[in-house]
Amino acid sequence: MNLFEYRRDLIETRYEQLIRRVNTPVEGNGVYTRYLNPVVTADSVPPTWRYDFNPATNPYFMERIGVNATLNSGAIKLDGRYLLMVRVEGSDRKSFFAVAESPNGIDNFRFWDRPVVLPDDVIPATNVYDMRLTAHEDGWIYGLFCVERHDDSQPGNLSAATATCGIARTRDLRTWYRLPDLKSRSQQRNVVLHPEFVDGKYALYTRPQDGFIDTGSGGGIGWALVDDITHAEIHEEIIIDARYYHTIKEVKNGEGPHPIKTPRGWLHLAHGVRACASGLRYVLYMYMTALDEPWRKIASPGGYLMAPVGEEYTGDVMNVLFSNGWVADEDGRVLIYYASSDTRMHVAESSIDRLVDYCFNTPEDKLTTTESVRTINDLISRNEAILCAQRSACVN
Ligand code: M1P
Repeated sequence: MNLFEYRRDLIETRYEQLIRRVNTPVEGNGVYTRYLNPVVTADSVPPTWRYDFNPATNPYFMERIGVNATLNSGAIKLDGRYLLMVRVEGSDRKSFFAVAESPNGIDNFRFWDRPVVLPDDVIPATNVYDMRLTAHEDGWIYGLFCVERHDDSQPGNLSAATATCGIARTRDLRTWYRLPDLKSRSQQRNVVLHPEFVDGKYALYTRPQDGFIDTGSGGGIGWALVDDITHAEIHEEIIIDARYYHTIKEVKNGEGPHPIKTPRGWLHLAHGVRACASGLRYVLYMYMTALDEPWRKIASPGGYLMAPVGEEYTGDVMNVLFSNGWVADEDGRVLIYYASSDTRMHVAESSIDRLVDYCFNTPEDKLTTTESVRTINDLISRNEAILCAQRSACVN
């Protein structure tokens, strides 16, 4: 066996072992269960996308095209298959989309044969990322994503960029039709399409921002109605989940995947960002809105649902959890797909019942230390009463 054959077999064997690895649950706090292994990593990208398999042109079987990370993935269940619309970032810093499929949503994620070819027939973009998938009641599956371009109004500044919401639609995730970008007064990232018409219009969760990174005067997660998705334009935008001083979403926040409809309201997953000495910290949080008025908040559990733990802290952009995909199964199971530190994809499992319980029964953030301590003392008092009653012997 020559070097080419040795390395080719090694790379292929390792790849198959990784893809077929069985995932196991890790018991957590009762709200959700993390799984031990990441579900998609840079090593999950097929060797044929990275290596030249011709011994004549690649005698050392060297990697020709590097993959840096697999992150922020949209998710959908289609014909019984769990599909992630993965943001794959090459070693050249360009992100693209590729579908990874699993039979159970927990492990065995394998990429389809080729990356998604997204038509670039609107204003060409430099980079695209973070697609949210929505199977809309109009019959299309929409992908809304961030489109990044150089900000040509600042010709001397190589780092000046603009963020716009790109829109494409498909029936099968294979053939995509591009629609014009969303028109909005401000820059936009983290825009999400609501799955139902509202007042006969398409409804968007938005994230107005003054600059490419800074949300500036953008007050939080917004809401806007759009008459025609094929020429989407925001005329009016309201803030439905505001940022707030000294909370997990002081610096910015953004809607995650589209909300899940439950008997008690729409269940939302979002990310909140705060600043600390080591930089920005991204965590995941939840809220609920009214069924008939998806813009009206009815539950707002305090604090975060998930924050980085263990290896999740480290990666390309440290201290980041980000989610733009989840799947609600017919039996009520919810699979939350999240990326850690802009590097790899994970899954956590919960259920609609648990998440609704979490949203309605987790105390709200009352915004001061005094109130937080009062909330804890209330719980301790109630627990003491219960424990006393159970032991039928109380000191006082
Ligand atoms: O690096 C963390 C995240 O930063 C951005 O999110 P936001 O616009 O909310 O700050 C995005 O670039 C996202 O892709 C990235 O994971």
